[in-house]
Amino acid sequence: MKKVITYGTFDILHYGHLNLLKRAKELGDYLIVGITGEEYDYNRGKLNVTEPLVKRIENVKKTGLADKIIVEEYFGQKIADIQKYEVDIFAIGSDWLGKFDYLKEYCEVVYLERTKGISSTDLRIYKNSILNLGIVGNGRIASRFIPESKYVSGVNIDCVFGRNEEHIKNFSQKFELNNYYTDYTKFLSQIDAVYIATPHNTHYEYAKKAILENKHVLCEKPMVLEAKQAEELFLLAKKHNVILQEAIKTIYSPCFNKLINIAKSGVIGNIKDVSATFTKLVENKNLREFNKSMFGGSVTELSTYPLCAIIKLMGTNYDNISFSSIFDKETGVDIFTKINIEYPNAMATANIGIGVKKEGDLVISGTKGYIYVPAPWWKTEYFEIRFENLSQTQKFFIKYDGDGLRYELADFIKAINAHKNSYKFKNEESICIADIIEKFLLTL
Ligand code: C2G
Repeated sequence: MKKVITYGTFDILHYGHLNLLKRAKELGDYLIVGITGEEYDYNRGKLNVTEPLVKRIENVKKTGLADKIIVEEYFGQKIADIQKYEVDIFAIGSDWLGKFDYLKEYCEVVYLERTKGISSTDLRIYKNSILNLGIVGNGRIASRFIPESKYVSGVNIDCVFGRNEEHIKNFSQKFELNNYYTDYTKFLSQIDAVYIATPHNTHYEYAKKAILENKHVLCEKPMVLEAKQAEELFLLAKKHNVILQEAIKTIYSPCFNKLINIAKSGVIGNIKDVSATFTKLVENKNLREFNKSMFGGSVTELSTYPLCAIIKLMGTNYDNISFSSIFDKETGVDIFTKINIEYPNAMATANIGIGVKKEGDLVISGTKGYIYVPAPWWKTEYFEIRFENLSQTQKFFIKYDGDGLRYELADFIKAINAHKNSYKFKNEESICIADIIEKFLLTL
């Protein structure tokens, strides 16, 4: 008897899952299905799983395809299961291509082509149906976003829009997407929501068109480069009853949220100073980051992160703002900038650089103590509360999974299902950041 094993969360069981189970079963005579337990999903950073384990087991049982159902509870269990049940073939969807090659030591490993084009309309029988999300752009960030999306339950990515047909064709093949479009209107007609990952200066137009077509929008940071554009887009989103969210991964991550809540709780007294640094050396001057006409430079590229920490902690009502920059002689973009913000009786500094390296930490200073978040603080997972008396130091850790892009996507889906923007990032905070970037651009 040939035994086959496969694993999955099988949340909101859909055609793609059924198709996988059917083909896995056909590989042998006996199919074992491992369904991920809640703690295991948490540990591997899978977000937004909506159905409890019992419900997911029940749904897989109902397919009639599984001869045995087990629960996957820990990393490494696959090796134990294969040996324990004397499995001949391990089968999994091709979105995991290569990831389970380590199991070849124990049995045959088969990657079955994932099912493309699960129509969300087929799934609307569920209260929170699967969101069909289209990708706008095929650059570096879009390429990081798709692998992260598989850790978020309730979303299906099957198409990409771009202006260069050859590039998007390659992109769709690489990420096994069903469709690619060079016509934005046609692309929008196929989806429920967009993730905009194009150069900064194109965000506004793509977001606006999507909202006008009643599509939800998750837009890479900086969402726009002018306050009035941000205001207009949020108003438009409200009018069209869709969610518009600026994609700042830090803001949606669990440890950053805990950090903000603790800092605001008064444990370090009144917050008097925030210093946040983010530098990322960009070596290749041919990239967008060094292109002045495409709004390159440290502030446009990186300031969103330190500014979001400052604004979350100190608010949007500052008295004064000033910028000091060092510019690249060749390209004219700012390679290092200090943004000094004065609040009533408090202050903050954001240091950003694409051509100068600096310790990327975050220090929140209060009247009773301070919070130290080591680099890279924007991928927040550890921080310390420190006092004059060192023995009172408190340490916190919450892991930051993968590339972190899964957090913004998970909250975007939650916001869509709840019909309201996430409390983690308010519209006025997003507008305030656009306004600061605009103020900087006006100084140039
Ligand atoms: N799948 C598919 N086509 C889709 C969606 C999913 O073929 N459109 C496959 C996946 O590749 C996987 C299975 O269906 O083989 C279950 O998918 P999920 O429930 O999303 O589970 P996953 O997170 O892929 O867990 O230990 C767990 C495993 O690593 C896989």
